[in-house]
Amino acid sequence: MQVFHSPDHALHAPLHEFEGGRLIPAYESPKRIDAILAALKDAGFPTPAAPAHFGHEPLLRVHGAAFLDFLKTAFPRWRERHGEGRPEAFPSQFPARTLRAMQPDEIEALLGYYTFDMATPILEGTWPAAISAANAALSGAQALHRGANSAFALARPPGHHAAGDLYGGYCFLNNTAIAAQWLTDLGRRVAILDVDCHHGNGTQTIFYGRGDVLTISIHGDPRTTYPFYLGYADERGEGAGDGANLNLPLPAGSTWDAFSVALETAVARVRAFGADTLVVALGVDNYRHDPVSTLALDDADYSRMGATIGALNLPTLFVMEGGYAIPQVGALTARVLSSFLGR
Ligand code: SP5
Ligand code: ZN
Repeated sequence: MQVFHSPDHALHAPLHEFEGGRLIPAYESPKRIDAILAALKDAGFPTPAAPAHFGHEPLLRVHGAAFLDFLKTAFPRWRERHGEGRPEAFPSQFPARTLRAMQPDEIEALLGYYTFDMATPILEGTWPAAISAANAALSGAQALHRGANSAFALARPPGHHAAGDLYGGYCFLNNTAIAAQWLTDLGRRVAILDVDCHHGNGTQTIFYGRGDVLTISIHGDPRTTYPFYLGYADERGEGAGDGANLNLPLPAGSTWDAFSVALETAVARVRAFGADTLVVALGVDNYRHDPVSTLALDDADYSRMGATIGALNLPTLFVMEGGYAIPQVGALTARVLSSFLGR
């Protein structure tokens, strides 16, 4: 299995997120990737390759031009507004219900226009880091297209909460969706399986009106789990996409008993869709000791997960999403990938 990874991810190193009325240390940190790299090495995976550069076109297939321009310019505009010594740009206002969705000139308000939470600061290095993650996902897609049976994009920052012109949930560019679209544009029939603890709201939204890409997400019930405002079982797609989105929310505290049933349902749907390519949004934050988890998978369950996905016998691209239990994220990720390979 080829692994793609860029050290540029570390250019995005958030200090804080907002929780419980105050700034707390960021859960989403470069340490996550260091831990996964070490575990992959221990497990005998090949040294990661540097991603190729794909330019802006593949990003524009999924994201709006104005949104990309915003992401690129947000931090310089923030610094112009607030000066040095404010390393993290957070919004202070949102165009919520009854207000107009405007894009004002004021950066504080513009941040609130483009995001949906206060957990996702934009820093000086956020844009190049996000680009490197998208390029890692695209490099994995390219490996599949060149005939590889599987690839792993060790992408960071993650992507599945980002929609066409929306960032949040630690995500800026939807790496998984960008790779899936790139493969679709080459004529492949792609299914996306998102196993992160949190609903892949961005991915769902990007493909919601389309029937050519199947989107499936297994996640903590949004009644009690972030992102709360999307991810319910009655969201099935619309128009041409009617029936091409499947949400499998699980009650808080669910273990492998419930997760495995959802995973078998997902796998059956991938088969029924006639997918020839699988893109897995691989979050390992459904672990019982993960600090942001509402699910309760155990170590050995990640091996079962990998084997179940491997039984589909499809060319498969894994794209890293969440996973915040730093001491364990590496081993959990290696378990999924190793058992997928039948090791
Ligand atoms: C990519 C991804 O996994 N994004 C997840 C974003 C979740 N952000 C909010 C987490 C809130 C956690 N609150 C937990 C409190 C108990 N420690
Ligand atoms: Zn997550």
